[in-house]
Amino acid sequence: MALRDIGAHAVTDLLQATHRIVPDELAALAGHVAEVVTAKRSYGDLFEQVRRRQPMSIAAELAWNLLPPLTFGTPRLVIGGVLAPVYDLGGDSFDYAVDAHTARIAIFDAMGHGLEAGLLASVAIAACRSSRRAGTDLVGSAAAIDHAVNAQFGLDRFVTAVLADLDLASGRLQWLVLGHPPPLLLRNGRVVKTLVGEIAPPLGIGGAVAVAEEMLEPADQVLFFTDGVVEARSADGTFFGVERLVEMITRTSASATPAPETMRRLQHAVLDHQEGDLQDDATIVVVEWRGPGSELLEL
Ligand SMILES: [Mn+2]
Repeated sequence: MALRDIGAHAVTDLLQATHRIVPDELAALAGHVAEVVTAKRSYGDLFEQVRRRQPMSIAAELAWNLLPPLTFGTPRLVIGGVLAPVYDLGGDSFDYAVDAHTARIAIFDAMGHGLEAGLLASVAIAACRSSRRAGTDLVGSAAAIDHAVNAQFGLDRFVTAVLADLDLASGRLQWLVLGHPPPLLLRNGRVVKTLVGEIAPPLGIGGAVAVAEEMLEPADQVLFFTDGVVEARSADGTFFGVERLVEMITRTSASATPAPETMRRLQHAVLDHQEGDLQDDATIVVVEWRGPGSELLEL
C-alpha cells in the first residue's frame, strides 16, 4: 500500500470514528494514529509535507533532524523544549539523554546565523553525544566539544552552551555555564535562584570550566534558554527580558499547566513580542524533576 494511501485511510477512519466513540476509545484511536505517523514518517516525506506551511531552509532542515523529541515525560521527570523560527532555525539547539540514573541536558547557541551557525551547532551536538556515549563526564564533554569546534572552525568561531547532569534518585543537578545565559531554578511557581555558577568561556575558544551544583527539591523546574528569548525586541525596542520570561513561567506554573504547554505559550509570547519577526533563534527548555524514584526510569 502506498504511503499516501496509509495516511488517507488513517485520517478517514479517524473522521468516521469520532462521530460515535467515547473518550477512552478516542484516546486509543489517537494512539493508533500516532503509531502510524511515527512508524511511517521516518522513511517517507508525506507527513512532513502535510504539516509544513512553507519551505524549510537548509539550516532548519539540518537543525530539526538533530533534535531529540521535543517532549519527554515519565511520572518522575518531564522535559519540554521549543525552538523558533521553525522554518529558518540556525544556530540554536538542545539535546538530552535520559537513562536509568541520570538525565543529561544540553542547550547550545552557535555564533552567527543561518547555515553557517547550523553547521557549527551540528558539530557541537555531535561532539556532545559522542563524548557522552563514550561515558565522559560534564567537564570531559565540554573539552570534547571545545576541541571539535576549534579543530573545525578555528578560534574565531564559538558556541555558547549550558551542559547539565541531573541525578534522578537524589535530585542533584550539576552544570557548566559556557558563555551562555544561566538557567533559572523555579520552585512553587517562582524563581528561587539563577543557576550562575562560574561562567566559563564559550566552546571553541578554550578556557577552564568549573562544575556548579544544586540539590533540587521534588517538583522543581529548571529553565534553560538562549539569548534570543530574553533579547527578543518589540517594534519599539523593548526587550522580552528575563522578568517577562519569569512572569509568564510563574503564571502558567501556578495554574498547573503541563510543562510542554507552558513552553508552547512561551514560544507564542516571544513571537508575538516581536510581531512574528524573530531577530535571532529563540530556544526554551524546561526540565521538571518530580522527586526520587529512579526505578521508574529503567529503560
Ligand atoms: Mn542567540
